[in-house]
Amino acid sequence: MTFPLVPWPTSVVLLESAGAPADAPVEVVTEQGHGEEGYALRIEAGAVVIRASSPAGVFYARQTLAQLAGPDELPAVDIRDRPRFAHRGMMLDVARHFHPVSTVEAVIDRAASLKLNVLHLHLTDDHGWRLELRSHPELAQSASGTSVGGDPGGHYSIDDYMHIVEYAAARHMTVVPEFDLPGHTHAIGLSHPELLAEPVITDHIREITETYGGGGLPEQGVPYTALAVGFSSFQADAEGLETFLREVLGEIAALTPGPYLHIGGDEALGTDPADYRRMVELATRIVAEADKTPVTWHEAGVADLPPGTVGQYWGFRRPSLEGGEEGGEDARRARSFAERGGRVVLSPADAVYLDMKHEADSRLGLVWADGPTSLARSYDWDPATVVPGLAEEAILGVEACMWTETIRTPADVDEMMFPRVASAAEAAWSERAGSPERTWESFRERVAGLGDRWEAAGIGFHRSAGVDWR
Ligand code: TNX
Repeated sequence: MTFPLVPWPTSVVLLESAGAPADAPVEVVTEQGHGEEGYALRIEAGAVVIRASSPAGVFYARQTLAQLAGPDELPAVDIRDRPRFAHRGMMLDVARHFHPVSTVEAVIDRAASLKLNVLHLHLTDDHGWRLELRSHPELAQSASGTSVGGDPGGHYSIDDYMHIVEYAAARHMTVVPEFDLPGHTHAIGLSHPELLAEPVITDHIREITETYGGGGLPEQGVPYTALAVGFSSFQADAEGLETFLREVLGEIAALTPGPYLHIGGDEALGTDPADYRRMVELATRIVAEADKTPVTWHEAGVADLPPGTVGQYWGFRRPSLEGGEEGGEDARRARSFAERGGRVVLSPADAVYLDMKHEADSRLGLVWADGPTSLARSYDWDPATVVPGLAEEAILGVEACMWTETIRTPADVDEMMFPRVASAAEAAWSERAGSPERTWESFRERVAGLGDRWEAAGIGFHRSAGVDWR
């Protein structure tokens, strides 16, 4: 019998004795030896005992308990559990479509129930600047009125942001804020045209604009609402760029208790390569000087980044299929972070991009990452075999990404997040080898069992093919 546990624990032993009633009191014992996030959970003869070395461990034991608590009694089991990776994340893009604090809270609750511990907020993009800063209130004021397709916009006040950070912390999640640069910066040009280059309009951008609609071609000083990427850029020589970056990155660093600050660095297709390197080097240096660890998308691996900078890989889950044993350029750039003493967060786009369509005829989602992405495919990969030559110690963790070009409402978020986020959670937490339950066959059964729990929690998940949803 397989319990509906996701992510699957390090070890699960069935006990001979009776279990416990679903509402049995829980005894919590704090003791050494379970690691920063691990725990032991023993259910036996009417008693439930959690042992852990930290509040996070107790919290994760309670998530496991919640998954075990069906309509009947709790089974008699002895569970030992600790995560494989330290960084287990979910990214939410609040720039393409703004999502209010209540949706962010729901995402935190849902992610934490699967033992994720990082919420990466993509706060800025061509479409909007979603955080009102004291140093630069004009950014949110001028560039948060709309979303993709001309949908309503919005932004967070500093109090909202602090609330999100605290709400996440109470659920053992760290917020990683991202200000994306030097591309994805069109929104900044609404109040600071002097910092931006003229939009670079390629045939590709014309094509996307015509195919997907949602607005016209990018125009400096006009809010952007269509779907193209890669046309905007800071000007490396703009007077005031360094001061601007120091003020903006300094303020978000001061507001953020967590150790990381993400500066983007993706898809700067219209930026001269030398200028690109200078700008990501400047931004990461400013972050390091503010005593935060910089995080960038893997493209920035070409630059001379501060030691310890974390790279976020968003290539495909098997780059070796295209690039041979060493993988292609994406893999090479990802490895460069490890060579500098940093680590890598894996977000293979053809597996854990939650904005890819589930099926070819899905209402929501994109398909560029070899989509549609089935639940089976989102599960079928292992962190150790994504970037060839990247040692297990160099992998900081796994992050599922929800870009929101097509994702507008809380129900949309649920439908795209579930069940595929469960695949990412298991890749991030569970051991690769050793457990016979780390298979698609086991996962599809366990996820089916969780469907009831999700429904009871009001989560409108997608009924993915390949799972016998009850
Ligand atoms: C690529 S992956 C992007 C985003 C888009 C996303 C849509 C990455 C770092 N950048 O700008 O929103 O594709 O799937």
